Amino acid sequence: MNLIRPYGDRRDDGLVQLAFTLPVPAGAKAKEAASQLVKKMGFKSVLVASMEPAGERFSVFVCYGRGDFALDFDRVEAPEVKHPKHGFDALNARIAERLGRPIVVVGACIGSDAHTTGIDAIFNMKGYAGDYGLERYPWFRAVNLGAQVEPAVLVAKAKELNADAILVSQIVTQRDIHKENVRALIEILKGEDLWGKAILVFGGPRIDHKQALDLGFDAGFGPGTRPSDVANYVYYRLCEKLGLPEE
Ligand code: B12
Repeated sequence: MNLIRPYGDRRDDGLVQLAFTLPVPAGAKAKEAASQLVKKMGFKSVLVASMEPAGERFSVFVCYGRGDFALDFDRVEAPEVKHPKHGFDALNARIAERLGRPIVVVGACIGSDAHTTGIDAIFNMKGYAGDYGLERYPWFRAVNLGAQVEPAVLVAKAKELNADAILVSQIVTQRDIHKENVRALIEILKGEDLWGKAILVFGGPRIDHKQALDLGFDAGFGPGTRPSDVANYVYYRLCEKLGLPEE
């Protein structure tokens, strides 16, 4: 067993920091309520480290508590997107040499979702965090359809361009609308030749690889993703799908 516990001051002390908002004005009663709630979560030695008013009727808390839980790290399983990673010029050169044609990717925020910043960060020339977006790659043909795109429209565009990869961005909502949206997309795709051929990539602030796999995608990308992560992934997955020998 390789038991791990959260810790703050000393290894295995069980200290956890929690941050949350309560719909009550800041004050002694609110502070006591925050403390009681953290105890209800099972934490001991609770300390309300900060309480800030958020408007007149809300307050934001940072609390510490000591938890008595541990986990066997050796039994944790989490799928990961794994492949070698090349810089901008090296990847373009590889695509030119090994595929001899640009990789076609089509993306959108689907359903009612208007949060385009994430997918724009992946596509736009300027890119994200100093990392060029897919539109900048001479060996990618990148088409970003933007916000609130119906799944059928995204599939139709992917079909028209014979896309190698379809990139979908979604904010995960409390009511799980993202799941309905991507299921609708996958149902439409299943009736098309693109099914099994196009690489399906899912991304957004609360998306991870495991969740994307569960929803029927090839890969999932969350916060902090750089365009080059996606470019390299799509290249390697495409080589795999085309049966090109490993480099
Ligand atoms: C900007 C913003 C907006 C803007 C969006 C403008 C635009 N053009 O995008 C506007 C004002 C329109 C907006 C509206 C709304 N918003 Co808003 N918004 C935000 C905010 C502040 C920032 C999001 C953002 O731009 N992040 C920056 C980008 C770069 O990060 P990212 O999305 O994580 O993207 C990265 C990765 O996730 C990944 N990635 C993302 N997509 C993809 C796709 C692929 C294929 C890949 C590979 C990778 C990838 O790569 C990116 C780069 O690393 C967040 C709060 C927050 N701080 O996160 C709320 C937030 C997302 N919004 C929220 C809400 C509730 C709304 C509204 C419903 C509010 C309302 N009641 O009207 C509406 C919904 C509108 C709609 N129809 O979708 C909630 C969502 C809560 C939830 N989980 O359900 C949040 C979390 C705020 C909150 N705490 O309540 N919003």
